[in-house]
Amino acid sequence: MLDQAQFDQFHSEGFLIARNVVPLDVVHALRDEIEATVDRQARVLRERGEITEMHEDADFLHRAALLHDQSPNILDPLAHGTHTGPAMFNLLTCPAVLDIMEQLIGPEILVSSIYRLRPKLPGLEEGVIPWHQDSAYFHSCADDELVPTFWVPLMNATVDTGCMEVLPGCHTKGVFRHYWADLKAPGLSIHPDHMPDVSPVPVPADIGDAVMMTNLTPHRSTENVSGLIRWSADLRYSSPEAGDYGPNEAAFLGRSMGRPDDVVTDWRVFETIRVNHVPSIKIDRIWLRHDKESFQHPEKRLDLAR
Ligand SMILES: O=C(O)CCC(=O)C(=O)O
Repeated sequence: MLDQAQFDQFHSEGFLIARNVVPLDVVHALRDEIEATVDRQARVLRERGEITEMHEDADFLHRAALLHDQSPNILDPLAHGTHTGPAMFNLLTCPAVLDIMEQLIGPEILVSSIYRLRPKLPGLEEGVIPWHQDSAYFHSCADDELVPTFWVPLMNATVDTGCMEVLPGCHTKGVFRHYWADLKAPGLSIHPDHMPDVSPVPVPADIGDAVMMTNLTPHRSTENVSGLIRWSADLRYSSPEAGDYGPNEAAFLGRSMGRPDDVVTDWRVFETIRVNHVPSIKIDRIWLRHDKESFQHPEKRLDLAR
């Protein structure tokens, strides 16, 4: 649970590093599940002739990078919210996390459709995420709602590993203009002419901690220069009033006083809901591509800096 000072900081600054809030056994179970998934995929890729060296002795912070050097397909089963194992479910529905969410959004808690595992590989440009607000990716129905992000490091995420950075106090000004920057991995970036003039704050966090942000908090993550894989999971939660802001994937009820029978308590049900989901509405935001957008200060464009 958050104490009053943490609750106030989250609301006034738009972010909080919540220390020791995620049970370590929940984090370690997810690390084990990821390692097993990587190992399974490595065997598939070896069969296909894409991988020759299995690096079986390499640990969680190195192996996927060594395998990725041979085949980028090593990460496919973990990408874009496709991973649906029991340990992933147990983190998403962890009572300690839901207790914090209940403080922020009330007793009816939807586990957001948009959750991600992020293996940020050392030195890989695709892992660098530009300044954005999560709402820029959402359907606008949630613009006036709080959709907290709960960013969970699966190792000690230091500045060197490319931890998160936030712009404090900028979450009360609505959704800034974004554009599709010309990056290695397609990503939305706050338009440089609309970037708040506020100093960034790096938010390193250790295993067991969580970095909490609002859906309007500008944030980014920087280059991983550490030689280790920076593993993290970003989870989101909302009250049902926020609507279907992430319609391409399935949300589910994680806690409810009003509809207790609809709460998902079995990871297999979670997996079935995710796999069978059919997108229903289109995101109603249209952000321009870098080559269609106009810039008063083109020198600040990310894509020109590359
Ligand atoms: O983990 C990262 O590097 C970026 C995460 C992010 O941008 C997010 O959770 O919205």
